[in-house]
Amino acid sequence: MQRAVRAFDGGKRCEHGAARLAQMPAATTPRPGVAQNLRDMLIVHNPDHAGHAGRQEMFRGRLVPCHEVPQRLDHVLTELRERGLGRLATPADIAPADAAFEALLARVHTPPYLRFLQGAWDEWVGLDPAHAALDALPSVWPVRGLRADVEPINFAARLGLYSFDAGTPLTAGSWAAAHAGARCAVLAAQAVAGGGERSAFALTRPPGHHAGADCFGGYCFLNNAALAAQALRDAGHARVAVLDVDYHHGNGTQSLFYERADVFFASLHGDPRTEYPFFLGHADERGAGAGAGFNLNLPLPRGTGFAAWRAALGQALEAIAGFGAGALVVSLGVDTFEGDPISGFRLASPDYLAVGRALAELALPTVFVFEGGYAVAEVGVNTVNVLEGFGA
Ligand code: Q9C
Ligand code: ZN
Repeated sequence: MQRAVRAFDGGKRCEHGAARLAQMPAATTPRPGVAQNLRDMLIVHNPDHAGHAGRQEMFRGRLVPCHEVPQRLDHVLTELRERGLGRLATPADIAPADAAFEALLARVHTPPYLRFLQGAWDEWVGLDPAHAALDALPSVWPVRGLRADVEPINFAARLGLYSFDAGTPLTAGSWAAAHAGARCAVLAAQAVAGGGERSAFALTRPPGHHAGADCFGGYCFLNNAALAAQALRDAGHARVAVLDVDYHHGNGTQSLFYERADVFFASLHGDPRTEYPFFLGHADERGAGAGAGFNLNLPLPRGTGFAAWRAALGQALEAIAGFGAGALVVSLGVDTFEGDPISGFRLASPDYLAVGRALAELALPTVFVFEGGYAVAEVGVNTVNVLEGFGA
């Protein structure tokens, strides 16, 4: 059922930017009445995100406008500024590009996959200059009975080899956006691991939790939450939990840690029998090998409201506390919102304040990583409500 999990040299220490972070000026004016730790929460945002702007995704036999649009992130930034919350920084404000980050990327994702992603746009346009005005979307996959062990030469074939759906367009700026976003996640994790920050938020898109070691899909290319978790491990946290509250099961994150005992994965999501990503996220997936018992899926039916969702969250939090996690990564998707156009839960905007408060009860160093949420106008309010609830 699971892809092979690649070995990590866990426990190795990375350099981090905590010292530089400590010298950074606050980007917002302190405001009385807001908890100190929230007003100052480090927000590592992706300045290159808008370069990933898919035009269309395949839906019911048609190409329809993408749900995962740049405005999503802009609304979160606007909301943070309006509430005077957060200390905004980009990766470049924190640390120069470094080889240690590239090495981490290549432990979570396979080098052939990374090479493909990095060069894909130029290959696509190289096939035909007219492609510059089109997104690259896969349409053929090596499913059961076909071979995935021979990398084809043909571009469309490689696009399919390294993906699992036709809803994730690759565009001119996709690699730069995903790469900078992965840095946001790792720098946020390192800032928290260094003890300088109680919590940090990697505010980036494209999202990450559907991306596996060697595949993109579900609007995701690089698994930001998994990279953050691995960065926390590398910085010395022996046990790290990833809690995925996005509406969709985080199949990529689960698959990356499925056979590991050092990273516990817990997810609340729409039942995969009816909801994307369909082929992973069932309750009987508990981990395998050394990871047996370290994976918790809590699928919920379409239509689930806050009371039942909150009860499942309580179960996940209890399991994370029982695991003895020393640090937490939250895959923060707000597509659980009642107004979300592609999802089926019924959380209301004020509920996200309660979600944040519940997460804070774990009292762990926490890295939030932005994932889904497609009710574009409300994404800012709902996301920042979680952060505000967490800090209150
Ligand atoms: N074509 C995240 O929330 N497609 N990904 C749904 C519409 C996939 C969602 C059907 C939804 C992926 C990060
Ligand atoms: Zn989602």
